[in-house]
Amino acid sequence: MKPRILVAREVFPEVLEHLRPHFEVDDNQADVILGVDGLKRRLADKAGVMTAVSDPVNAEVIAAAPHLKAVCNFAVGYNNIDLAACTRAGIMATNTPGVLDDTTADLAWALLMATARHIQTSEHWLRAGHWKGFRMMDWLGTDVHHATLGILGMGRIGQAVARRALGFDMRVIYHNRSRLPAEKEAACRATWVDKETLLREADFLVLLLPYSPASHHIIGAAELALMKPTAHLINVARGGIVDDAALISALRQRRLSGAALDVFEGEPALNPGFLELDNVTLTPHIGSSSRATRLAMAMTAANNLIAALSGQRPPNLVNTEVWK
Ligand code: 8YV
Repeated sequence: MKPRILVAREVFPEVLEHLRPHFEVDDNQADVILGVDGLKRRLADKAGVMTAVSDPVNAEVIAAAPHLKAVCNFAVGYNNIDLAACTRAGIMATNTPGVLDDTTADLAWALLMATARHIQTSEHWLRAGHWKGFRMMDWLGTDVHHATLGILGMGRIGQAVARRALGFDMRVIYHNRSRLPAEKEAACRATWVDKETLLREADFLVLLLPYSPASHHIIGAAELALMKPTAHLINVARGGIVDDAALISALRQRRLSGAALDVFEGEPALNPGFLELDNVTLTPHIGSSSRATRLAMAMTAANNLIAALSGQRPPNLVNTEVWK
C-alpha cells in the first residue's frame, strides 16, 4: 500500500499528478485553512505532509500524528514548524531554498521603487480624479540611483537584491552575523558594516532575515530612531522582525520617509494603523508569487517528500540531526 500524505493547501494540478504515483494523496484543492484542529484531524493517518507558512505544525499537531515522518514546507522560511518538536519525534522537516531567490529579490525592488517614487499613492490619487495638471511640487520622491542601499540579512536573496543595485549605481552596505567571503562581496559590490552604521547610513533598508526568537523586533523604536528621516524601510522577509506598532508611529510622525511591506506581524491580520498612512506600500505576502517560482517551490517540496518517504535523505532537510 502506498503511504498516505496530505497536501495541506491548494497546489497546481501537475504537483498532485507528480505525487499520485508515489502516495495516496489527501489534497485540499478547496484551499480551506486547516489550522491546528484541521491538521490534527487530517494528519492522524498520514506519513507525510506538504505545508505552507499558513499551516502551524506545532507540538500539538505533531502529537496527534503518530505515523508522521516528514513535513515538507513549500517555503524557504519554516517558522510555522516547531522544529524541535519534529526532531524529538524523529520527523524530517524540509524547505525550498534557492528556487525563489530571484523572484523575491525582484519584489523587494518593486517595493523599493514603489515607496521611493510614491507609485501606489499617486496612482490612487490619479484614479480618484485629483490630477488637474502639472505642479512642480507634486509627488516629489527619493532618488534611487546613487543612493545607499542597506541590506540586513545577506543570504542568497540579500545578495540577489544587492546585485540588482549595480544597475542603479548605488553604494551597497550590509550587515550579517557572518561576513561574506571576499569574492561574494565583490560580486555584489557590497561592504559589511556593523548594524548601527547600516541603520544610520542606509537610504533604503531592505530586511532579509529569517524569523526566529533572536530576530523578533530586531527593528523596533530604537533602531528606527537611528535611521535617516529621509530613509525607506522594505520588508519582504517575515512579520515580527519589525515592531509594526513602532514602525507605524515613526511613519506617522515622519521620522521615516516611507516603508514598503510584504509581511506583517500576525498576518493575515494587519495593524489598522497602516491603513491610515499615505507613506506605506502594502502587499499581501507575494514575495515568491510568480507562476514559475510557486510551481518550482511546490515541486521542490514534493520531491523532498518523495525522497523522505522512500528512505532517501531529502535534498532540503532542515533538521539534519534526524538523519541517521
Ligand atoms: C512563500 C515565503 O510564498 O518562502 C517563504 O518563506 O515567505 C514565501 O515565499 C509563502 O511563505 C508560501 O508558503
